[in-house]
Amino acid sequence: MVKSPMSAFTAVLATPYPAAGTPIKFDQIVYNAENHYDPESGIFTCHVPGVYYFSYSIHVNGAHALVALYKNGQPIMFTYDEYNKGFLDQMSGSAVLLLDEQDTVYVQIPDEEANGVFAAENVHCSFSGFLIASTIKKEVAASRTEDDVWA
Ligand SMILES: [Ca+2]
Repeated sequence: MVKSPMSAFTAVLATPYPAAGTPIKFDQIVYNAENHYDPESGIFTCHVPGVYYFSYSIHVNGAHALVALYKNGQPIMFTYDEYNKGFLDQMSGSAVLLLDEQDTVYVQIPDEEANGVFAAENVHCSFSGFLIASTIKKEVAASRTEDDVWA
């Protein structure tokens, strides 16, 4: 009997102005039991091939902000906020992605031009993802140990 595959995480960021040009390190884990998200790099690595949903919620303060959801180093979707002085803005994005094993997904500020991503102790940015449905073949799944795929 094969257990249903699991892959899900939510992580938050509580410090402002993460570096551009590198994945944002959402470093406080809310859920990451399968450990497919790495809080030290900010990178989710697919261990269960399938269809996934990813979302992010970002605060903006002090400057315009541009972020993108990246798959395997390529931006899939951009989200932009035009910042007006004196306000705290929010922006968010989400996408369904088809992933193969070892595909990577992360959120990144593409460049320093628009890096107003803001967070604080009670003003969290967050990054979440979860498996909607595995595309792994049943016979392959049956041949694998729990450590391979489901852990
Ligand atoms: Ca705005």
